[in-house]
Amino acid sequence: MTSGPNMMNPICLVENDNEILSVNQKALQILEKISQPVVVVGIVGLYRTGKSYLMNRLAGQNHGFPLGSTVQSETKGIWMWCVPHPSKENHTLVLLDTEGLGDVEKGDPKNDSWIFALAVLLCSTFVYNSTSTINHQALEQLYYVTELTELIQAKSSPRPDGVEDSTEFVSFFPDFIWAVRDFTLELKLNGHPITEDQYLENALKLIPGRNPKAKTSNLPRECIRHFFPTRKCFVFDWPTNDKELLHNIENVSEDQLDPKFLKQTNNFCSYIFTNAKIKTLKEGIMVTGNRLRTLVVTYVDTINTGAVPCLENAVTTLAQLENSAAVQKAADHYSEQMTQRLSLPTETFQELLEVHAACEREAIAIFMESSFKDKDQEFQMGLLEVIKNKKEGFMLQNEEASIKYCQAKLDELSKALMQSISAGAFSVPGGHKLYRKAMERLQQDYCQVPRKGVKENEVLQSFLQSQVVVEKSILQADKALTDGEKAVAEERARNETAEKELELLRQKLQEQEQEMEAQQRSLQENIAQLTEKLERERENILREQTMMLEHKLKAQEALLKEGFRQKSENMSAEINHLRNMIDNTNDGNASWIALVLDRFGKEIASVLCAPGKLLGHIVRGMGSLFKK
Ligand SMILES: *[C@@H]1O[C@H](CO)[C@@H](O)[C@H](O)[C@H]1NC(C)=O
Ligand SMILES: *[C@@H]1O[C@H](CO)[C@@H](O)[C@H](O)[C@H]1NC(C)=O
Ligand SMILES: *[C@@H]1O[C@H](CO)[C@@H](O)[C@H](O)[C@H]1NC(C)=O
Ligand SMILES: *[C@@H]1O[C@H](CO)[C@@H](O)[C@H](O)[C@H]1NC(C)=O
Ligand SMILES: *[C@@H]1O[C@H](CO)[C@@H](O)[C@H](O)[C@H]1NC(C)=O
Ligand SMILES: CC(=O)N[C@H]1CO[C@H](CO)[C@@H](O)[C@@H]1O
Repeated sequence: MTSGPNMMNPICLVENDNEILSVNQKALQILEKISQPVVVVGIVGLYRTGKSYLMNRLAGQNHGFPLGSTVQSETKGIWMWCVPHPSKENHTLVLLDTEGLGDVEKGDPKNDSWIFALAVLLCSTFVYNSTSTINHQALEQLYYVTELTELIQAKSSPRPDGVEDSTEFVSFFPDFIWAVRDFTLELKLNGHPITEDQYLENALKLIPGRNPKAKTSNLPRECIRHFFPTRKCFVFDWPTNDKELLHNIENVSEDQLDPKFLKQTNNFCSYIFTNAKIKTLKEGIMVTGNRLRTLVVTYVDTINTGAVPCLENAVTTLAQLENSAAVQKAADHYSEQMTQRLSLPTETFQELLEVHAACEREAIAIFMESSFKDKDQEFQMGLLEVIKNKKEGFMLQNEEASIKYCQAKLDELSKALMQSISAGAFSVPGGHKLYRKAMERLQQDYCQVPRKGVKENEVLQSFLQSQVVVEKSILQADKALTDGEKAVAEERARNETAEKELELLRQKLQEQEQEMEAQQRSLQENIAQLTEKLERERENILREQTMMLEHKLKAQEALLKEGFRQKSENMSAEINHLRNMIDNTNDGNASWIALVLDRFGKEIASVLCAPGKLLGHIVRGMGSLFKK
């Protein structure tokens, strides 16, 4: 069961009061409750009017909803609106909207840069909203992208492999959409019709020349091309020619809007609904509403301490939280299933072990599914120990249930016998023989009782022990027997007792063997599931690295085509670093996985096979047996 959103209005998520950034606890509470994966669409634009028609449409509100209420336009920062995803079941669409960006009257542009960087970090589709055309001025206004290398860090420490930190941006940056509003031109290039995407790509072509002006205006172009491999453009006509209606756009019914604008809006929305991806962090870590909450808090805290938000650190923070929750979830499942599937006492010890193995396998699978970046398998080891303790608890309960049941049955079956003894029924000549017959019948009857469980023999044994003195006195008092016969009978009784104790010991040894086998199975299960997970992680890493390389190669080729030979050649070193990195992942990794498994195997064995209580029991049992 996953939980989705239930929000009627957008609310502020991150407030920028020109001093510090602060997160709104109410918004965090909303995110916390969303366990569904999130598709996060951010709309970022300068000098917005406070009325976002597109935002309303994405939120499923055709008209009548004033997103830009007066309250909102006074609060700078990032606003959030979570709605059920209109086409992906069990997904939440999170709409983020920046307010007050680029408004020089409203504060320090440094604060705006952080808001811009935060929007990039938080969303999976980034919509840049501007008006009229993508020209030189529009690109200059987007200078925020040129600051991203200083405002976002992928890795927490400098890389040993020479790969630039920003090279990794493409592995966690959102898809980029340029929405050109109030577009008045025709989509034509040199007289030929072009698509919106071609229009954008053409605008992003570098302008030749070495003068500083060319350099400044090329920088945002290069950054967009380098950091955002997936780009898309939508142009929108004026919604209407009627100035009056334009002023009231959120109150205007659809039939009053320009059909062309409506069609463009529909295209845009259906593109977002179909193509906007689930927010993921590196290596395919999927973001849910609750995880998004952690990301927001982590990033904003980092920015407020004066540091640069770092993806790797955020993932580590997230992993700590998520992995301990994963241990809890897995352990709960184990307890629940054990309780449900076991009927105590179990007939045999093996029966309990088999149910345990099945429940443990499921618990490990649950852990594997909801955990990630479990460094040194710290949390998996934790789960192992929790399950081990829980299992011991079930074993104890099982023994107690068996003892209780056996004791009750034995009391019931021996009631008549006990009464006969008290009444002196065996204090007659030949009484010992009668007594032995009665005892045999009692044991046979006890044997017939089903599902007595693991303590069947032990309970009987201690009953027999308690009868030794009784038998002795009956034997001694029996006048029908000679002294010699009494001696033999006594010896036989002793022999029987010894034999029964041996049998008990054998049972314990067998149980110990079964327990060891079960531990072996548990170890193998843990290793098998870990191996599978490590292999999957390796594939993800490789896929990501290959994507980075492909993107670089494409970028290099494009530069060459546009005639920027030197810039293109300049990328070769970086490309070689990437190739080395991929080679390392490819061959280095088999041995890396083996190393992890080896270390894990040793640690897990030391936890599982810690000198068992059972063994101690048995050694003590032996001692008492041979003392006699
Ligand atoms: C969505 O969630 C509901 C309830 O948890 C579930 O019954 C349904 O199968 C899910 N749908 C999909 C497509 O996963
Ligand atoms: C996008 O641009 C339109 C047209 O200028 C404007 O009305 C709207 O407020 C902007 N939206 C955002 C989120 O910037
Ligand atoms: C939109 O219409 C409602 C009633 O239909 C009205 O109360 C509200 O003032 C209108 N909003 C604007 C901005 O005109
Ligand atoms: C008791 O056990 C010993 C040793 O196993 C054996 O020699 C002896 O015959 C047994 N005595 C009786 C009465 O069964
Ligand atoms: C190539 O890289 C060097 C050093 O990284 C730099 O100084 C130079 O400006 C770059 N050339 C071009 C054309 O980008
Ligand atoms: C988070 C951040 O950078 N806040 C800054 C916003 O601008 C004010 C005024 O310059 C600074 O004091 C804050 O540090």
